[in-house]
Amino acid sequence: MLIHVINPNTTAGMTDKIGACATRVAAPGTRIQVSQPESGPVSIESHFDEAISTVGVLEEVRQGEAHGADAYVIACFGDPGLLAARELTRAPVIGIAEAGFHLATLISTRFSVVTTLSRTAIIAEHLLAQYGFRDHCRRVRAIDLPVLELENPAGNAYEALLAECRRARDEDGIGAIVLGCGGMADLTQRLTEALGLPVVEGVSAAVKLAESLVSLGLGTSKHGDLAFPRPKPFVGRFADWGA
Ligand code: 5HY
Repeated sequence: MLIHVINPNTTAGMTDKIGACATRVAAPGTRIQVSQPESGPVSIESHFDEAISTVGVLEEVRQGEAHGADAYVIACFGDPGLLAARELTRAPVIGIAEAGFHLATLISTRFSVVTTLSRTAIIAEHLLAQYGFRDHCRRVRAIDLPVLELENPAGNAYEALLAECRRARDEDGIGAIVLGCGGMADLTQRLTEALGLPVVEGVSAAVKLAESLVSLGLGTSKHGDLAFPRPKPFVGRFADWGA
């Protein structure tokens, strides 16, 4: 099977990291194709960034349809464009936040999320409510470093993340931690060993959930609100989306 993993931001180093993580966990017989939009924010740290990045996500899904992708992963913790992307394909589309939440509830009764900037915590909180996991999550914490600090080898992002994860483990009454950024995809093993409790990372979780759905013959339902969009003309910069 072919899983198309989309990094919604436009930082190639993070795309490569996400692709390496997806490839590492993929089963034999699963091919991973990773991509990022040609246009959009270098990192997604606000409602505005998310809104802009959604167009790029949808353009990547359109290209995936042309290449015969069997499933898609949206590798940004805000799951930008998830439902709109599902309308464009019969394949499964999995967001890394929803994947992380789902797996965390299968191995613990309560979990906390640790993400980057405090201002984006509300995005994770909105998703927890939307997906029905609000009662399972004790707290959404943040290290208050910009997303691209995770790409700075000279920075202290890992140390800040480990310290916040320790506080979550010791204060929140949880059994697991969900990492709240696609850029944390390479830190799972180190953090798990350092913390002594399960650390769920969304890219890995989403790839395995996508494999499971494809192997069960389950894809996005076209009955109801996730049916293909009604054909209509689009004008201006989106004219090529029209029918
Ligand atoms: C992400 N931003 O996973 C989110 C993380 C965040 O560029 N990739 C980004 O902080 O919401």
